[in-house]
This record gives sequence, structure tokens and C-alpha cells, in this order.
Amino acid sequence: MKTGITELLGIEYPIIQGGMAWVAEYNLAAAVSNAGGFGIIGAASAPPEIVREQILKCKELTDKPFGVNVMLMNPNAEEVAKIVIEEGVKAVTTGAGNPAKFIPMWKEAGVKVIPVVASVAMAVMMERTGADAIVAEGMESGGHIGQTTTMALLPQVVDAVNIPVIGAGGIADGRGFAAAIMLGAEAVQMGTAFLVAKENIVHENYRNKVIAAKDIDSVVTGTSTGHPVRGLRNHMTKEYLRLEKEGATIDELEKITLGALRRAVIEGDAKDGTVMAGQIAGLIKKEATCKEIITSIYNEGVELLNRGVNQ
Ligand code: TUI
Repeated sequence: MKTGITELLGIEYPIIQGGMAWVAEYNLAAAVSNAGGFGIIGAASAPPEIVREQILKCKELTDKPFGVNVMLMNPNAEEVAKIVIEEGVKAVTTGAGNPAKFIPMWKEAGVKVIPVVASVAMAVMMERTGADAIVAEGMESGGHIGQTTTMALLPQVVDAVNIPVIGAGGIADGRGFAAAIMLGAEAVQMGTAFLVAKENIVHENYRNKVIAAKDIDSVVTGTSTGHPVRGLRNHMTKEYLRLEKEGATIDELEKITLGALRRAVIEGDAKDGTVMAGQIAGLIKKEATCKEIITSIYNEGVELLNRGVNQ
């Protein structure tokens, strides 16, 4: 399947891995790219030199193109933005903010720019600022989210811009892939599906929580702070939501979440850590390799698209 995105990124399958903080390190990114998708190193809040190290290690594991996600709430985002250029990374995705001020320098350096957006207005602004493609991410996603679902957001973004659109949020099997393509996407980005990839470094307690999750097991914390985050319900989210209801200050709330994603992903603290995951976690039943995840979703998706309605 050739699309604007497979052409733009030089990949075999129109499947992109989300730039998840702590989870999306070089082992996962390289495995996804080696499997024919587009792997992404999530820079998140890592110090810039660590991001460079991650890029160099990824290059050792794959000859295929991969990308870096620049999380714009990171105070070091500008330095990370420069490292991406210095290391000749194929493409950047951005999250949790407006990357407009970095776009000209990335373009000049030949880095493909793919902002992740949660609204039509932001998609249109990104196209005007020179973005090569857009990820339209619905609120089914894990992590920092907007307010609109993928089903509603994706076709509206597709109609509003002329650059290729990648659908994200709530996609983890061939049905979701086919649905996104039918809504006008030229690729999908998945995060939650790769939480259980055999090649990643995610602690088994975190994986097991994703595998055990049911449809209604994710909650959104942080709405009162202006930074809503979706993750799986646990002792931490119950405490956080109780404090939020009582009108706690941002400082009081941040005490609970400080370092909590690392505690969950690396140390396996699935009770008091932040277990970011999307609503589609309920669909994920077992671990698999990146190759298995990508080829099964793609093959099942293409079969559904070819079948149409009459057979
Ligand atoms: O960025 C994400 N997902 C993330 S980032 C992250 S790290 C984090 N942890 C705790 C609190 C906040 C961040 C975990 N998950 N997805 C892409 C995304 N971007 N979703 C929504 C947005 C977004 C939001 C506002 C994009 C642009 C935007 O613009 C605001 C503005 O500056 O106008």
C-alpha cells in the first residue's frame, strides 16, 4: 500500500509508532523501523545529550529511517530540536504544544515535520507554517490528550488540510486501521499497541496492566490543570482525582505525578505510578513482536478494505 506517508517517510507499511515518554526508547524505535513501520524515539523530558545517545544507538540497530518526538512542554525542547538536525533524523513529530518556531529550521535542514494535533485549527496552522504531514490524535489516546474523538476529529482534519494526515487514538487492530483509512488517513500512529511489544523495555507489571485492562479502565487526570492525561485507573489516579475534586492546587497535584511515569514504566510500580495508555488497551490481549503487531494489523486492515460491503 503506497500512500503520501509511506512515500514521505520511505517506509513499507503506513504504520507509525507513537513517541511515548520512557517507553519509546531506541530498542522499540529500531524494532518498529526494522519491521517496516516508522519507529520514533520519544525525547519527552530527557536531557538533550541522552536524546543524542538514543539516536546514535538506534542507528546502530537499524539502517531504516526513524524519527524523534519532541515534547514541547520540555524546557529543553529547543536543544533537542537542534540535535535532531545535527544527527540527520528523517522526521520529527511534536506533541503537547505548538512547534511553529522550530519548523523553519527543520525544513531548511530537510527534516520532515509532522506535528501531532488535537484540533482542526491547529492542523490548519501547522500546514500554513510548513508541516509536511499531520497526526490527528483523538482523545481515546493515552497520555496528554485533546477533547475530540478520533472518529470526529480525523475526517474534519482531512477536509481542512491538503497535506497527508495520520490517524491516531483508539487504533490497535486491522479494523481500526481500515476505519482510519476510510476516514481519509494515509497512515495510522499507534502507541498503546506497542506497549506490549516484546522489544520494548516496559516493565512486566505495566504490560500486564495493559493486558488486563477492560474498555472502561482508563481515566483522565489533570483536567483542572489544563493538561489532561489518560492512563489506566490505579491507586494514584484515585488519589489524584479525589484531590482534584477537592480543589487541590497544581503544586499539590504535581507532587503525586512527579517521576510517576518512570516509576511505572521502569520500576514496575503500577499502583502509584502513572500507567499511561489509551482506551483501546481493552483490545490488547498478549505480547507480540513489532513485526507481528505491524504485519497482523496491516494484513487484516487491507483485507477488510478490499472486502468492501458486498462480500
Ligand atoms: O503529546 C502527546 N501526548 C503526550 S505528551 C506526554 S508528556 C506529558 N506528561 C504529563 C503532562 C503533559 C505531558 C504524554 N503524552 N500527544 C500529542 C498531543 N498534542 N495531544 C494533544 C496535543 C496538543 C495540545 C495542545 C497539541 C497542541 C496544543 O496546542 C496548544 C497551543 O500551544 O496552542
